[in-house]
Amino acid sequence: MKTTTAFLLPIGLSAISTTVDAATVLAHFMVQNSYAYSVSTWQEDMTSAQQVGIDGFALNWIPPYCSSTDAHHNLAWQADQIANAFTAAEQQDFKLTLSFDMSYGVGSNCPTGLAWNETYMSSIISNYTNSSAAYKWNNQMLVTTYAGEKYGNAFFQYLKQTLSAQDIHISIAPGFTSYAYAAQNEAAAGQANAFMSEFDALDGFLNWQSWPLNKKLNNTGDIDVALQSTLKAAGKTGPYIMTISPWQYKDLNDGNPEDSWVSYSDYLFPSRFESAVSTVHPDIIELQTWNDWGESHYLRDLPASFSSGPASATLGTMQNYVNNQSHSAWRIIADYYINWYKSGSPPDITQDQVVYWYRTHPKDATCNGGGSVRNAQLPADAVFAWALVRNNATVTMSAGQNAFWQFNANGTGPQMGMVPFPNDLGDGILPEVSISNGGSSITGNASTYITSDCDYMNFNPVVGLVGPGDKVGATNQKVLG
Ligand SMILES: *[C@@H]1O[C@H](CO)[C@@H](O)[C@H](O)[C@H]1NC(C)=O
Ligand SMILES: *[C@@H]1O[C@H](CO)[C@@H](O)[C@H](O)[C@H]1NC(C)=O
Ligand SMILES: *[C@@H]1O[C@H](CO)[C@@H](O)[C@H](O)[C@H]1NC(C)=O
Ligand SMILES: *[C@@H]1O[C@H](CO)[C@@H](O)[C@H](O)[C@H]1NC(C)=O
Ligand SMILES: *[C@@H]1O[C@H](CO)[C@@H](O)[C@H](O)[C@H]1NC(C)=O
Ligand SMILES: *[C@@H]1O[C@H](CO)[C@@H](O)[C@H](O)[C@H]1NC(C)=O
Ligand SMILES: *[C@@H]1O[C@H](CO)[C@@H](O)[C@H](O)[C@H]1NC(C)=O
Ligand SMILES: CC(=O)N[C@H]1CO[C@H](CO)[C@@H](O)[C@@H]1O
Repeated sequence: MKTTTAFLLPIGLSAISTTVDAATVLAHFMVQNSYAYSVSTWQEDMTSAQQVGIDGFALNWIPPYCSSTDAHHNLAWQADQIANAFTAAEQQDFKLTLSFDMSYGVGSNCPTGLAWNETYMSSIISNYTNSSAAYKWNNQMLVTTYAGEKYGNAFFQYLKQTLSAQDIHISIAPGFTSYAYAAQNEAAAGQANAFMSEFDALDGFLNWQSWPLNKKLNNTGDIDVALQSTLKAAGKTGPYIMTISPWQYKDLNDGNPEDSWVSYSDYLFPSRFESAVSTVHPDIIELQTWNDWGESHYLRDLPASFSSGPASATLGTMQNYVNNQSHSAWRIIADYYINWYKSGSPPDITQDQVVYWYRTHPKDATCNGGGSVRNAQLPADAVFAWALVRNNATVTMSAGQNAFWQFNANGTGPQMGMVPFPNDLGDGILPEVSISNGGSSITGNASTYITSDCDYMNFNPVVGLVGPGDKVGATNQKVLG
């Protein structure tokens, strides 16, 4: 145990004496990207998640017959993959919840009869109610959604009644995006009150909006504090679920501005985690996401190939910005804060590690492909580093002519630094990051060039690591030193 650090911490003092009543970490999992999974692929994913303290997956799926755009046309196979996931999770002491993507609904993008209905939903919920892998909140199965406002309160009320007639009790924490979006611009407590008066059948809330919407600001947990405390004060017994994401960027290059956009995410992951552990203390943290490749917020290892093998997925144009863009080292940041969230105090630092991330083209680069990206002016053209060191150390970062930028780190907790891209990128530069600590130093050279010419505009960063990477499987990022 470190004895000297506690009083030096800039934040987190209040967390040290806090009793953690509930502290579960789920990762949002896109079932649509599991088409070729076997039970053992699910097990590998669960093992990888468990290594950094993730307790379960929220299985996000869409109405099985609604999509005509998916390459597999009929998405009934999702239910088979959910069955595989439960089989794997029961053997791994891992938890699962069902997360219904209710942005699909009658009258918008699903023909009548093909959207979600209570009969089908209650059938699949009851199928897993006795599974040891079913995550329970207050002894009730937890059910979450993405959107779903348009289904209305009566739909959810009927779903609960149908199940309780079978002695199955569920707690619903919906990810209603309209309230979450509005909470970023108006009084968040007012949104919580509006939600409760319009949806009295629902139990908790999942704040979908981990990203700042069209704004340049670090998304902290202030809105979550307001939402959570308003719901609790009103006596809501369902969980408050705070979402945390490392990034947001999507470019389908289809001319629709809704499909080509980036959120200001430069410091997003550590800044939101810091808020979660020091001020919000949510009932549940949900990481956005494990494997949503298309929105660039995946934490999972990249599959060996998207076109074949057990983790293959239909990405099409999205491969232009996902291929070779590993995010695995971000799980080291998750591991640190998850540990803190669960224990209530900052964990001991036992090794020196620097996680760094950068986009591979400046925002003004002229690329051969890719759409016009909404919010393209928001991110900074820079390499960002997050350092976790045992003792006083200097972190040195170089990006071409911007050489040897330094910041100090010490054992009190994570520290961050950055180096901007140089004006002249020449034929491309490889950033370099090193940690020096009392005479010894370890260096990592990135393996992906930053260039000003490109085949496809890309706002998805690569994530690298200097130092040991045993917990995140060192295979997917270059670990040097
Ligand atoms: C409910 O949804 C299921 C799965 O999509 C579908 O097979 C069934 O026909 C639907 N039932 C009704 C009444 O719409
Ligand atoms: C629930 O289980 C029954 C019996 O095994 C099966 O026929 C049905 O398809 C399952 N429902 C869903 C939605 O997977
Ligand atoms: C779950 O287990 C209980 C107790 O064994 C049993 O009564 C109930 O029928 C089971 N429910 C389902 C949906 O299988
Ligand atoms: C976000 O936080 C970082 C680190 O504290 C700071 O350098 C940066 O300026 C902040 N960004 C904005 C938009 O406030
Ligand atoms: C770390 O730096 C601080 C402030 O400069 C100093 O007081 C402390 O003695 C240093 N610790 C070690 C282990 O060198
Ligand atoms: C550790 O680093 C933080 C952030 O730079 C600084 O505020 C603090 O004084 C440092 N503590 C020591 C003991 O050097
Ligand atoms: C990193 O790159 C620099 C400059 O190209 C080189 O001098 C150094 O040896 C490299 N370091 C490692 C660990 O490969
Ligand atoms: C340099 C590098 O790692 N290239 C890989 C990028 O991704 C494609 C598709 O997965 C691989 O075939 C390349 O080897």
